[in-house]
Amino acid sequence: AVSNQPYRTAFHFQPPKNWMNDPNGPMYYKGVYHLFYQYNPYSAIWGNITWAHSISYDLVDWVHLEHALSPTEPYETNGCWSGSATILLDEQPAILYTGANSENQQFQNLALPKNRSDPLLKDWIKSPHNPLIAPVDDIDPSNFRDPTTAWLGQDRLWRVIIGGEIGGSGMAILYRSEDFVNWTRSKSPLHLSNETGMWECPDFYPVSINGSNGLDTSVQDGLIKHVLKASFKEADHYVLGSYIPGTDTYSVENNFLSNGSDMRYDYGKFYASKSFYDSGKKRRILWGWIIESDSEADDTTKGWSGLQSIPRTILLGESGRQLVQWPIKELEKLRTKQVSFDDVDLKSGSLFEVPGITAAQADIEISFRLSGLKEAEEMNASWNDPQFLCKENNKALGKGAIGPFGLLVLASKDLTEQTAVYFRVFRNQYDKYVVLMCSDQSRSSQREGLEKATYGAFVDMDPLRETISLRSLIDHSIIESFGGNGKACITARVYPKIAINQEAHLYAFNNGSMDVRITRLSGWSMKRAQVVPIQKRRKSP
Ligand code: DQQ
Repeated sequence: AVSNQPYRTAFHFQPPKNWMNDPNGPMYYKGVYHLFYQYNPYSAIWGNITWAHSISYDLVDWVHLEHALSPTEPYETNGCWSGSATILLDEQPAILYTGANSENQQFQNLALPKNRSDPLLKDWIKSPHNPLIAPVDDIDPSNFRDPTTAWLGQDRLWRVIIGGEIGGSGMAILYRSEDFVNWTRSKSPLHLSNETGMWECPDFYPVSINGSNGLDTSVQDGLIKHVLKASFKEADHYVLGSYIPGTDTYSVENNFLSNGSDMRYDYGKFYASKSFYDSGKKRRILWGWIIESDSEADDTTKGWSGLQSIPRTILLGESGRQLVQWPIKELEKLRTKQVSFDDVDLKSGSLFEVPGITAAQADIEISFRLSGLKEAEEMNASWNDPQFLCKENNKALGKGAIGPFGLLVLASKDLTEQTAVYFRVFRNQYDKYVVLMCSDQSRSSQREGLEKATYGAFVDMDPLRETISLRSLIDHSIIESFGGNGKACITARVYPKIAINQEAHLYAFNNGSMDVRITRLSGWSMKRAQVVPIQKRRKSP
């Protein structure tokens, strides 16, 4: 019954039960979206890793299919780990994935669909040539995994990168192949860093400069940059740079860092993500694994663990310096029962309840105009870690002038439970305004034993010229927030005790000493996505 499962979501992707982690092999093939994911068929804790498989026609409603890959071979006794899909020439879909053997040594393997004319690609056959790539020479066998979608050079060779760590550096180890079966390691990795540790789930793809379409992974010319993403230290970090196909070199504009002023897809919970090119709608779409913030014991009681993010379109932002993300348009078909307001003044210290929507299952967009920016507090030059600033919000920084203002999400009527998603604005030593976005989970639940972290990000925008906008997707135990039209994203998991279902409320608030104005607020109750359970294969008579 629903009442026993207040944390299950209504419009996020999750299997009916058990453990789920990384999204794998997302692709669009013959009009169908495919999502595979790391799955434990037997419990709500990581193990027995299998590729579960679901399909969709719109990325909102899903049909669960039978597992695509289960550990059956010696090279994958310890699981069929993460990997990616590539659509080869002649529309041949192929999966490259990692198998871990009983000693946790990692091998790269190939699987092909049994019947390519079946748009659902129900059955997958492991290549008799497996394992294709073994951890030899200086490769650490326990840190060698997660092949990307491959890209094709003009020399007709396929390239793929595999995450690794050699001699203390995280890296993207590069391989080339003519036939997708025989792979040769390149002398140098595509890129590496000695500040990161092991790179899990790398991703490498072009983005267009000033274009609003996504690009196929093999596009190598035109006005483009290349994104390299690596998962480490519990976050998905990326850099931008230019890729020179002839020499397979990648020169970056910025480095991988882990000091707070790094570039991340999301500054909250979001890991092991993967993007794919949707050739139907000419866009690149990003999926990420949203891990739980409760305990393993809680997960066993719930019977499940892990969500996927709402799929996001991903593009290079107008500045050319960073990526922007936005929930796929199709999600809007679940919007119902809208409330909207224009020009509401939010005086210092005030609270405004957003009425008439199901606050535990909602999509909300709000934008703020600031007056009195001149009053913004000065920002200390050493304040370069946004997460630290959000944590210190009410202590070291004192009461704000411009902000905190924003939303109180999944809040109980008495406000003893609430997740605050908000902004503060400072002025730095160059007289520029700095917009800080925070998601504060510290009061999100009266329950104990939960991780109640506070997350923060800077939003690269000018509040003198633009309104400060926020969109939050609220779905029972997840809040996905997009600041500045997708320039900064923060995803949080929360487990309220009181503010569940009908008892959840949503407010706009302003705790800064200066008034702010809500220029527009639109909120929608969200319908439940439709999910069709596994259709068992019919046994032949
Ligand atoms: N999860 C997979 C690995 C990957 C890790 C195993 C990242 O392939 O490196 O379930 O979450």
